[in-house]
Amino acid sequence: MITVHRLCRFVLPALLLAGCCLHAQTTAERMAWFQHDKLGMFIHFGPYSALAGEWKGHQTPVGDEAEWIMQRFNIPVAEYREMAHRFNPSRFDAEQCVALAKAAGMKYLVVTAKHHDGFAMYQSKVSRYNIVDWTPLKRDIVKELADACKKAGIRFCVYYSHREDWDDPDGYGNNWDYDRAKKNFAKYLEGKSKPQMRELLTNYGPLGLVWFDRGLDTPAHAQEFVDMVRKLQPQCLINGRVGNYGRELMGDYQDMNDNGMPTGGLEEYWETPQTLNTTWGYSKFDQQWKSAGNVIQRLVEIVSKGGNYLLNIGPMGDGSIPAPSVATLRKVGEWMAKNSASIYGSSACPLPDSPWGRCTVNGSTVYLHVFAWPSDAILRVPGLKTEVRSAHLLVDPAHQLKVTREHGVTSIGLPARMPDDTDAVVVLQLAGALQVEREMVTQGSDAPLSLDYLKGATSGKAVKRFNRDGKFHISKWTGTADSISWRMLVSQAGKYRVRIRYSAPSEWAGGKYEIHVGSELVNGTVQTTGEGYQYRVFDLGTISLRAGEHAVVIRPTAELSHYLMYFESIVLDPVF
Ligand code: JFZ
Repeated sequence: MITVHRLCRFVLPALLLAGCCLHAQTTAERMAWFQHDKLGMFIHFGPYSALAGEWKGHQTPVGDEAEWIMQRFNIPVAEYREMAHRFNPSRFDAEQCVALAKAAGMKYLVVTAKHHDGFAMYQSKVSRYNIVDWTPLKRDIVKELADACKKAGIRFCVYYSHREDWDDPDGYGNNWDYDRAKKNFAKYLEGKSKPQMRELLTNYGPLGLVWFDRGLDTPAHAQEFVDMVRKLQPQCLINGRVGNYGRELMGDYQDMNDNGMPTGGLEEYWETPQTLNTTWGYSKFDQQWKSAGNVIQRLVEIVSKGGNYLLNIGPMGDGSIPAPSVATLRKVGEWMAKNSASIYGSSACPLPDSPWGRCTVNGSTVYLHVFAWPSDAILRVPGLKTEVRSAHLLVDPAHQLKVTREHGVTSIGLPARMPDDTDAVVVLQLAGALQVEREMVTQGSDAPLSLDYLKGATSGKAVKRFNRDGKFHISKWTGTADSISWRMLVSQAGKYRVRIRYSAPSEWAGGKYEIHVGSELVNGTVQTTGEGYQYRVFDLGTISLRAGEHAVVIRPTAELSHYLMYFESIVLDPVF
């Protein structure tokens, strides 16, 4: 008989628990940690680390990826397997690795569970070609890192090369041992790729995210991996390289090209994977190490544009971490120890990039990251509309800095000496949420007016996006409430030819849109530009413009069952 006592003690809490588990997390809820944490450690580690960029006297050129050595020198599977048999990184210390990540201010860690060479860095029942069954080390590196991350409060994540597998006869990429025409890629997906992914999602505890790479042959196959992750670990995030680069984003967030630094303004979650030198896997030839200062400024640049920074280390063949990597990450950690309030939980800053540095925002607090100290120790911030309540150095909150505003420029009086030679952070406490002067599109003499991705402001469902094939564009708009607008200053009155550049697959042809340029109206009908992201320019005729400021807006004129177009830009060319 269920007593009141039993009801309160057991049944209710169970129901509550079930309720919260059953409640499907929204993307925003699942992405919250990712958006807060900003900085992660990437680890490229495998048998290629022991080769260190060299095979039988042939060197991987500095600048190229040493983890691609098997493909670069078409190393036969039998020989690569033989080399992997001797792979013995006994000096690898998971706790030391995680401690280094933590010291650098990194909050998540992504390790290559299997890279393109097909070798598993964990004990896989699917293939004996793994670190436990194939090498003298007989240790499960992925397990050791998962445990160390759990202990240190670092979010554990895995990288899995779901398409490329140069060891598997049916995998993608090895056309030197195996005849491409005879490959049965689906057999590799069903026989190795998917079962190994299931092992990783089942045997290593909760994963923060799965980092797939280089896309997949079809959206349907990519969706099978998405469905598997969603089913086995609903909270686990999926990066944008699960699907084909030339198609709609299938994961939770977009990945830039390697070492890619976006020009700005992305309005969806994104991350950029970057190296500390020029290779992911260890190369004894590559000493082109980035300085700690450069790494810190890259972090700020990325966070100031709303992204995450996944910074790589490539352990050596014995498992130890290259000293330059350790030194750089330690220095990053020293800066983060004093300045992480300006990074964690912050969002992209709408203020235009300044010659002196970048800015990040958190609510009504703005962090000005000064990379170059103004010679007159006066920091000028154009475009800030919100009143500044107070200003101080992040490292010296006791000393208020003098703030003045004139002609729309806010000036902050700084100490004569720069308190940090990489990035000195000035904190502005605003009287409310940050409001910024919209950037004005201007024209040179007889020059066109370019209304592009960067200076446009989106509204409704219109979103500024990136993918490798589509580059920077605006899409996801389907109806009259979705638009892009600009402030434009015409300095030469007269006739202008209106041209629009976009991409649209055949099924989007016929979509109607309108462009208001001041009091002028231009109507357009979407034409297909071909599959994938093929951009074309379309001439929409001429309009007459008076000199002065004009508001420009483009929007669909009806509700659509698909996106209007992948928009890139409108150009107004003077016709004098
Ligand atoms: C891939 C891998 O091939 C490489 O070994 C490493 O793991 C890296 C993180 O990812 O390399 C890529 C993938 C995508 C692009 C460039 C390199 N890209 O989209 O430009």
